[in-house]
Amino acid sequence: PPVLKNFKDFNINKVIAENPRCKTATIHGQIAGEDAVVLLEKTAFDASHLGNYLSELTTLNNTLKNDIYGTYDAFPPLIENAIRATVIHPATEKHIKKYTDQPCYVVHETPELYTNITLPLIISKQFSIQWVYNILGKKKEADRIVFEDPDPEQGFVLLPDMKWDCKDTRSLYLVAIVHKHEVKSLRDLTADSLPLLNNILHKGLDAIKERFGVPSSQVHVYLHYQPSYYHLHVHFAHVQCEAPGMGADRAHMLIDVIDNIQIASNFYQRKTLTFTVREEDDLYKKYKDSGYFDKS
Ligand code: M7G
Repeated sequence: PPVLKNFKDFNINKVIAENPRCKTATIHGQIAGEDAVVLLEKTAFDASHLGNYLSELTTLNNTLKNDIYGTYDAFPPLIENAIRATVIHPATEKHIKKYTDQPCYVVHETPELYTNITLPLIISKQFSIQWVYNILGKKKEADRIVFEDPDPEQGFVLLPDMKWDCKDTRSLYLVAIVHKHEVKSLRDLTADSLPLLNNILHKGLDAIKERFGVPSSQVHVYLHYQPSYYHLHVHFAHVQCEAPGMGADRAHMLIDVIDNIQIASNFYQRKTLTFTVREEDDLYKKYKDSGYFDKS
């Protein structure tokens, strides 16, 4: 699909999610008759350009004045990109569901539930990981790679996450994608994975410090469970970062993961893992059909 120049051909269908705190809105629509999801996010202030807002060109409408306290609606001139847009096109039904606000439910996934319910679904039905293969094969985003260890067993590619615009290091957000295939998630990790995990942790943090000047003490390094994409990857986010969909609830800190595996190689094959599912997730439906939620 071509790179968009504007939203002329975008037909709005429905606002599927809104988050006033994160200042985001997600819209489902069509581009050239095909489904598309557009996520709009108001950008952060750039401290070095704040003077542009605080000038005579910004019109102020007073909304409250009480003693020394005043609030205003401010209308600055158009001086920078006020909104960042993420476009998924063509979007599948799964993408539309992923980005739609819905009720959530908690699942405590025992090893048996993983084997009998989660795993068959992951194998039969999951998001395409073509974008991951494009990165590993240098077909896409090659110029964005921050660090690479090409080793087929322990190697990985570190690059900015799609959610980060690379502007403000306080919202720094990168992802490390392993070269090795067939490691689906946290559940597959054992003592055999330790060299790979230690490699990602240390070389990833070193590369971030060198490139962005952010010390390792200010970076959260974690895996998601459940992830959206079942090819092992690790998130690196600034401790102050609250990227939409970052899902701190799903985060398993890499350092703790390494420690747990050192205590017992099969820790993640034995552990009950807790996560939330949303009403439109296939995983929710499978757990519901199995009677899992009947007792709650
Ligand atoms: P996840 O935990 O599997 O899923 O993480 P989530 O999206 O539910 O968090 C995958 C991560 O990869 C997310 O942080 C995405 O923002 C990021 N990501 C997804 N895609 C499709 C791309 C992409 O094409 N390029 C880059 N650089 N990052 C992506």
